[in-house]
Amino acid sequence: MRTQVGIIGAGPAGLVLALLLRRAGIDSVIIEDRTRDYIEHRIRAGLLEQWVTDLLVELGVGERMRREGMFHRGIFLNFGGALHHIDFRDLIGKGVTIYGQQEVVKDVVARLLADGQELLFEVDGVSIHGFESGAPKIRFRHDGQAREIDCDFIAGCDGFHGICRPSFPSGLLQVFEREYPFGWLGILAESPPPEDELIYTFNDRGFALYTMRSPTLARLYLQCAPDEDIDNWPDDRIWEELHVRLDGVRPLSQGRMVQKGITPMRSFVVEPMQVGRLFLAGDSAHIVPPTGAKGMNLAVADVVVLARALEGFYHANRTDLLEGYSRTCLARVWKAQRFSWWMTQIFHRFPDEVAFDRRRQLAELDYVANSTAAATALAENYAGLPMA
Ligand code: FAS
Ligand code: PHB
Repeated sequence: MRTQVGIIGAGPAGLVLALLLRRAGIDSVIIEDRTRDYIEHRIRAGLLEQWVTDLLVELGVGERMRREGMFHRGIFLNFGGALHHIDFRDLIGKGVTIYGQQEVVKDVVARLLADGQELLFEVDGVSIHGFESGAPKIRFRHDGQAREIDCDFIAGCDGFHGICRPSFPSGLLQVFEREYPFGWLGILAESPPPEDELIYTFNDRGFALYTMRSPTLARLYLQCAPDEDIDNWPDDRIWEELHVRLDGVRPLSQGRMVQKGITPMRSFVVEPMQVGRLFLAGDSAHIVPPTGAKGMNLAVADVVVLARALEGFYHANRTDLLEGYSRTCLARVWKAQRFSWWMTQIFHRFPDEVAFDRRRQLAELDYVANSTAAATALAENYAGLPMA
């Protein structure tokens, strides 16, 4: 097969990249090792920054999001026995949208296939070659057959556990990493969320987040031990803990749990995000703890920068944008890393904390809730910093 851009991975990064390239008249082929059904039902992120929702509408895949997504003006901070609303709309004129990542994936896959995009599911044995010598090739098996894609560029959109990052020449990548001494136990339940906007909770028993997927489908998270065994958490125990940590500020309805799982927490960045004709985008290059809701939004930000650079190359023979890809993306990545770390350290309990830390966290929350300047900084970072 021959194409201009070979895209490995059909997550938010790979799919939105293909859409952006199609709009610019640039060919691409996407290969994905899972089934279509699997990627369209994989529960992950659920919060979109303002500019991301605007982009999805601009790309013609925002209709269902507009209908079924939930626009939020801001978030609630729950500490000291009270809810404190941070109104992003009032502070910076922007909001956020709750719309499941798998719904975005469904909408973009449907559009791409309807437009004739080459998208191969259930590939295996993927390997990449020649990206340092200007003749990139992707080899893989599909339907039991060995296949090869000749392309000008490879977009490594294959997530944290993909093959693209490990394909970088050894010693080239600098790795920046922080593991957190806790995880998140997350559930999806057929019950109304306690509020119509997100509640971030500071509680002596640990962090809790009350979010949703619809007015009747709650998405609820609890801070837990990093190596926690989900079998130790029967539904009743989870509900009891969610009630206690909500601290009576709102009643919490219970419903059937349709999904539960534990997510580890880490901050991870590799530099550079590019070597030769291989470009990493999204979780293949960086991971943020989900406290700042940045994961999916950063993946889209990377591919907006990459698509612009590829458009500059094909339409104007420019190579400067390609050469600046890593630097441009990392400027935003590190701001999102800082914000996600900040949201994590302000709300969670740390095993090595001392009493001083708890008072400091509370004072910081009190400052954010009562200072327009501090609330505005939160709003700017949460709703999405402007794209360069
Ligand atoms: P993705 O991981 O989404 O996509 C990569 C794709 O590549 C996958 O479809 C994978 O199957 C495919 N692939 C991998 N190896 C391959 C190979 N060798 N060949 C072909 N295909 C290959 N973010 C939030 O903001 N809020 C959340 O609540 C939240 N929850 C999360 C929960 C979990 C369990 C995880 C893992 C992440 C969560 N995130 C959350 C972050 C998440 O949203 C990611 O940032 C987002 O999926 C990143 O998108 P991509 O970079 O496209 O990577
Ligand atoms: C979610 O809705 O799944 C969600 C929202 C905000 C976060 C993390 C997860 O910070």
